[in-house]
Amino acid sequence: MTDLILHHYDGSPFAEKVRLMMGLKGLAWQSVDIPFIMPKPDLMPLTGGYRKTPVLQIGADIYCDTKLIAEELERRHPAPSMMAGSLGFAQAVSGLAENGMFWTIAGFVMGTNADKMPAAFHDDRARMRGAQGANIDRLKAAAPGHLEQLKPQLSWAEDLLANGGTFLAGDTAGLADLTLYHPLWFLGNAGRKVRAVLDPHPALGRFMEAVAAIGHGTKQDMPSADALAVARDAAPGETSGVAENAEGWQAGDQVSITPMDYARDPVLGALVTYNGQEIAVRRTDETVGDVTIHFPRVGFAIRAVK
Ligand SMILES: N[C@@H](CCC(=O)N[C@@H](CS)C(=O)NCC(=O)O)C(=O)O
Repeated sequence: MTDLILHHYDGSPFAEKVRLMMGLKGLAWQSVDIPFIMPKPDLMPLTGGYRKTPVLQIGADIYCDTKLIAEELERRHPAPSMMAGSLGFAQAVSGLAENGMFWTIAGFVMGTNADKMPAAFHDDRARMRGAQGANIDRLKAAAPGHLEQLKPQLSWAEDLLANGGTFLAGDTAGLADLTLYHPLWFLGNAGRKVRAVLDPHPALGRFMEAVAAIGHGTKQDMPSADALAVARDAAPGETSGVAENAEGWQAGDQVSITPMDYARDPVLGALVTYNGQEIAVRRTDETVGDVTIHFPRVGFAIRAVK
């Protein structure tokens, strides 16, 4: 049986990126459906407070953020590689797709479809970004501005496909493709009015069909209680230790790890890994016992906890 457990929900674009990683590598995986807003009572014992979607669990090791999940899947399941066009290329595409385009798409979709979404969703997302609560009128009013910001970015994305290949780096799909695809997938799923913005971009349309055809590998549903039991019955894997670093962190330091952008919920634990790519902390939870929670180094803040 597979040891890969993905905690996610169907509508999450970042989760779609990881589901496609499973497809690209032909992997079997267990699927735990999590709530799309807080609270997430069966996720918190595993992540220690990190709430974003998705999260990959392997035994008592928890991998947060799709960038690190990609590297971990590549390490454990190297063939076929998803680094077509290199990891650096995928990170560069991420700058456009996940930092720029994603937020204009989210703003455009949430503003255009504001009345179709539950108030609790708007409130949750506003709080996640540090506001007191949602301002629906402001969301709606911002939609046209987001659309105008989005149009040139879609043209840049279309430009990236001008090499004539099916995918960004030619005829082999890789992480860069999944990175560009998932915000477009979110846009494409948001109704006819929103989707029309893709119409002037035939290359993006062909690209989206080709990426969708990669599929999701072999998915099997798992109740969240079973995933908690897996973590409880497993011991965390070996960690790679704390490399010399400019900040002076030592193995065993009590630290908090926090996303630097949004959903800044700190995860507290003892530092077990710190290197150029990754930070990990070990913590003990009353439900699942010892777990190691892994984050990418880039984009996360580490602070001492007294
Ligand atoms: N940098 C993160 C971003 C993940 C992210 O923002 N996911 C969205 C869903 S697509 C999220 O967490 N939304 C709030 C939630 O699900 O609670 C990653 O690559 O995993």
